Amino acid sequence: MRSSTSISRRGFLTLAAVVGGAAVVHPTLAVAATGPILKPIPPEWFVPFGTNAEMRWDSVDPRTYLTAQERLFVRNHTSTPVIDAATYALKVFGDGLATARTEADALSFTLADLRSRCRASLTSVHECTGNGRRFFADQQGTPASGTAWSLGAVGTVRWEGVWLRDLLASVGLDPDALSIQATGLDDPYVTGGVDYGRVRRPFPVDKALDDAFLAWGADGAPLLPDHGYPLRLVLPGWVGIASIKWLGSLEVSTSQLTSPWNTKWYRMTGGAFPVDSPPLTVNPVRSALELAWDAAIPARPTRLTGRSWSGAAPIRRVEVSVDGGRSWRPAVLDRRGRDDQGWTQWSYQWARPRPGRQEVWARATDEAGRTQPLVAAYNDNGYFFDAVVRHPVRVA
Ligand SMILES: Nc1nc2c(c(=O)[nH]1)N[C@H]1C(S)=C(S)[C@@H](COP(=O)(O)O)O[C@H]1N2
Ligand SMILES: [Mo]
Repeated sequence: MRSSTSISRRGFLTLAAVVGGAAVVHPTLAVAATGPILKPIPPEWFVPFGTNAEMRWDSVDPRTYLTAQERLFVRNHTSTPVIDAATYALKVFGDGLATARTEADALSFTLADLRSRCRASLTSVHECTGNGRRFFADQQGTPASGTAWSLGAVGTVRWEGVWLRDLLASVGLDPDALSIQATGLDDPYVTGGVDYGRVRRPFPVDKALDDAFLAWGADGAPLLPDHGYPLRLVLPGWVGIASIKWLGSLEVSTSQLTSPWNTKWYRMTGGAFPVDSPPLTVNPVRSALELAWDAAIPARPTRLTGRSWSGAAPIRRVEVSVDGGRSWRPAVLDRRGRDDQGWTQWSYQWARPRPGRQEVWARATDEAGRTQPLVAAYNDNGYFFDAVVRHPVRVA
């Protein structure tokens, strides 16, 4: 771990130099800094996908519970903007407030305003809706469109900031307030010749009053630019798109707000889904092994490690099958996300790995009673691949 810590520090300092316009810049970082992602994404930690980057599960240290920002996957619709925290202000307005009912009258909160409030922290799983998408093709033979993530579009982050409910209480919420639109400051999203405007998505006031969080940092450091600096929204347990980065404004409304990110995308379409499926909210149950694809495993007793998580509740049980699902044995839950909304680390002692190509299957159940199925429900955009992933290994 010591070496990776020093890599992280170096990456962080050099990034600060890039943002500050300093003359001395590491050449690979100078290239990265002109692209859609600003932080270093070394191949031993990440799989690049254009504007996005996936965390490699075989780079995850089983001794480390939290995902450092330097290691966290990146999902950008366009590219990471560099925002000046000194002039930044969050705008809050809408007819669901007692005052500031129009955008022209918006209340403005600088980072200093927010930091002077009651500070809090939140540990939660952060995951893209399309995590695991490639398995619609590779495991089920029905490819879905979108970034071909394996299972690494996920992390568990300790966010620092303020609860949105505290901010809303101080600005005076109309009892009829229903919906809040969060809008990012990144460039408008243009695809297929259509300009859909800034990345934005509405969420219910109920979620805002429950556990919605405004994060300015993680693990004692400011957010990295790629993860929303200087401020992002975090909706724990919900689809990643709900956690708007580079948060520019919150519009609080007494009517139901919409955006293409809850009407056109991030809803189930195609497959067996009805045409009017609701916008996706709570993430499903998923599991991953901390192992490379086709990893070499010795033909002697071997301890495998992995993690499971659910958007709805803590993980109650994890079972592993090494015989194609004929029999399942319990994994040992080593560290559960209990008082927080993080993932659960588990391990499995494989007593007699037989030489040859084998598969390791892990299946989790959460305390809401949801168990991973063997087949995920197909949909056009490949959301919510929650089926048991058949992880191939080579025993020798
Ligand atoms: N402003 C803005 N917010 C955004 C996005 C974006 O492109 N722009 N991507 C969303 C999606 S789809 C996901 S999965 C998460 C990814 O957050 P991360 O890059 O910090 O891991 O941010 C969400 N918030
Ligand atoms: Mo996402």
